Parts: sequence; C-alpha cells; structure tokens
Amino acid sequence: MPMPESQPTTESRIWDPAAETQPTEARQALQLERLRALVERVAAVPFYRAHFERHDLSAARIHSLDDLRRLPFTTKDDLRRHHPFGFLTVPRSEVARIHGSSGTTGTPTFVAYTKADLALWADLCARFLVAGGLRPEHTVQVAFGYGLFTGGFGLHYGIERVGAAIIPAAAGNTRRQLTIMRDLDPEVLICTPSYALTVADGARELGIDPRSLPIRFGHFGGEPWTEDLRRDIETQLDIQAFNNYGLSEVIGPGVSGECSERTGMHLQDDHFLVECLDPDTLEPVPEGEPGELVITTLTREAMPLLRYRTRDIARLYRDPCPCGRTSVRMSRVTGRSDDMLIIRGVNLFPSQIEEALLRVEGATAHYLIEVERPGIMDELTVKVEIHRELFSDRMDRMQALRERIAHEIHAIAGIRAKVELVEPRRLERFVGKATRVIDRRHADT
Ligand code: DLL
Repeated sequence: MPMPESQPTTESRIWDPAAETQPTEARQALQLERLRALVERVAAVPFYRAHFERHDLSAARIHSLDDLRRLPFTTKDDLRRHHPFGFLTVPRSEVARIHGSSGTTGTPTFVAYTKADLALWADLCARFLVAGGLRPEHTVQVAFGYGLFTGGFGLHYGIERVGAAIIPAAAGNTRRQLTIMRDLDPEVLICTPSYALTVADGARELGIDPRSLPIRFGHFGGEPWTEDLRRDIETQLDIQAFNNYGLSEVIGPGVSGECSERTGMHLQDDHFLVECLDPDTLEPVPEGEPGELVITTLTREAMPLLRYRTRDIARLYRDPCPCGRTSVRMSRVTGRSDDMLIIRGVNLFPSQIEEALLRVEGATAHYLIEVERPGIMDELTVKVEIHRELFSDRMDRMQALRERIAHEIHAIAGIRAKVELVEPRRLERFVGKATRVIDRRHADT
C-alpha cells in the first residue's frame, strides 16, 4: 500500500477502542451473528423474501460468512423500483429521519433512519473524525449542504458526538465562509475536496494568504479526488487533508475514513460487510486488486440492504495498520462501474441530459457530454445537434436556444452546463453502444 509523502502530525486517538481494535476472529464472529440476525429481519421485505423463498434460504442456513454469497444483490434500480419505502423493515412510525441520494434524478432514492440508525451514524462519523485528529476542544466549519444530502447532517451529528463546536456554515457563499473563518477561528474544515480549493482561491481573491487561515486540518469526501489533489490542498491551505467515504443508501458519510497513518480508509466493518467484486463476473477480485465495492449493512434498522452494489471501484487492504485499528481498509475510489458522473459533487447520469434535451424544441438526442477540470472545478459541456432549420446565423436565436437547453439541464440535473450547438450529423454515430461521455478529468492521474 503506497504511503503518503507527508506524514501527518495530528494526534491519533481511538473513539471506540473495543470496537475498532477488536481482534479479527472476534470481529468475524460478530459479523456472522449480525448477518444471521439481518437475514431474519430483511425477510420482512418482499424483494428479499421472494429470493429467500426461491432459494430456500433462511437465517438458520447462514453457517459462515461465505454464505453471504448466497444472498441477492441490491442495486439502485431495485431501490427505484420499490420507491419510496419498499425496503423499509420497520413501521413508518419508527422512522426518525429521511435523506435522499444527491443524485437529483427523476426518481429520487430516499433513505430512512430510525433513532438507533441516527445514533449509529453519529458514532461512525465520530470514529473517523477522531481518527483524523478531531478533539472536543476544536471548532469545525461544516461547508456541506444541509438538506436531503447526507453530508451536512451526517457530519454535524458526528462532530456533536465528539463534543467539538460546530459552525453549520452549509455549502457555498465562499466570501461568507471566509468571514466566518476569520471571525471564529475554526481549526477544522469539512466539505468536498474541490470546495477546499475554492476556499483557497476565494481567500486569494480577497487578498488573504490561504496559508494564514486558521484551518489546521480538513475532512474531505463526497466525490472522487486524487493524491495529487490532496497535496495541492495541503500546500495551498497549509493543512492536513483526510479522506472519508460513504453513500446515502448505506448510511451517508461514516462508511470509511482515514486515520493519521493515511494508508487507506478504515471501513467500519463491524457494521458494514464489504466485498470487492469484478463488476462483470461478480466474482471476488484477488486480494488488493481493484473491484466494485458491494456492501451489506449489518446493523441498519430502518432500511438494511443486502449486498448493495455501490458501483464504486476501489481496492481493499487487510494488512495491519500501525494505528491499531483492525478493520479492513479501502483505497481511494478510482472510478465507477456505471455511467454516473459526479460533477462538482452532484451526481449526473447521461440520461438526465437526454431528458433535458428532449424537452427543448429544436434540440435532438444526438449529444456528447464533455467533462474537464481545467483548474480546480469540474466543467461540463454539452454538445448537441440541432435541427437544420434552426441552425441560423441569427446569433440571438442561437443564444436563446442555448439558454433554454442550459435551463432545462439545470432544472433536471441541478447542474450548470456550457451548451454548444452543432450542425446535424456533426457528432459521431455508433453501431453498438453510443459513447455519450468524454471525461478528461482523470486522463493524467
Ligand atoms: O456523498 C456521502 C458523503 C457525504 C460521503 C460527505 C462523504 C462525505 P451520495 O450523495 O449518495 O453520498 O454519493 C455517494 O459519492 O458512491 C461515491 O461514488 C462518491 N463518494 C463519496 N465519498 C467519496 C470519496 C455521499 N471520499 C457517492 N471518494 C459514492 C470518492 C466518493 N468518491
């Protein structure tokens, strides 16, 4: 496992030593016990019950952790098909909170939590925050959105659990974020990695040296980023940058996060059983090879999931970590096995662009999505063929059409795109699967 170049100086403490340093054998016994209990609970969900009946499965037939492989996969499409609460295993009256996936798609996926789920979530966030240096005496600025997105509230209650002071600044308005920072002296920043760089840029624009800001370290997640970006953030802001990973369907942030060693993110495997599979064959990849993470939520109450296909590609590491935590660790997410793009932290499916184009008279469904990261922020360009009769030299008409398309894309996908109108048949045609996306962001990493 590669070592980061700079060694962090944050102190390493463990939030829940009994759980986090549990010997492997005891951990496996606990996982098996929890897996059996889970199989019993999810039999209440018609989707799972049908599979159990077909395959004559029950909790009593789960003898070892290998029996996990006899359980069905769950996909985002399954959740959509049983929208909104087909996977609920508790009465609605026991639901304490509902969040949604950041994918602002036509059919959202909602995730329900009981009171116990919320308590667990806060605890899991506390674990990685403490592993990455958070102490009760710190002040933390949270620049994640507070809303259906799990980032803001998830981290908020984790920080509260640790006992640190929270500034719930929420997402955006960089100038205000900087004023808050200057006035309140937070040592910790929580946001997406790309936003951390926006904060640095914003400071420079105001004539402030970003290295002079009070922030000493940050916990960043919610979108893919590279080791290069980490170095950039650390240099620009003179901080230590920690990575944390999660997804709404599983719980939100808190699935995994780095300790001060920063050699992979500790996966909280007393609560999440993780497999690393070849996305095509669905067979396990060899140890340490990249594969799709598939997660079973062992202890979630409201909406537990069996073998949820995250589509996130990463490696797993099982060698011991010098920090003393015994969990399996995961690498950075290096890609996704489906076509979902994450642009400036927002999930985008090519089908949403298609949907938007088809709402605008004059636009066609021949389009190409180009994503680049010329500076620190992702840039989305949609090239679209328009009907010949609309292709005129009247600049004002073309401009109006571009704006209508951009407006529809924003309405459907919640994202701003640059729109380029092209003449009919200018874009490549395909005999097999069409290539709709050219993503140049990771070409050099
Ligand atoms: O992004 C949960 C989260 C919020 C995690 C804040 C960390 C911090 P979703 O909106 O459902 O949930 O998006 C989940 O984002 O499947 C990954 O593809 C991607 N993702 C999340 N964290 C990371 C990360 C939240 N550290 C999807 N590195 C996931 C790479 C990440 N990708």
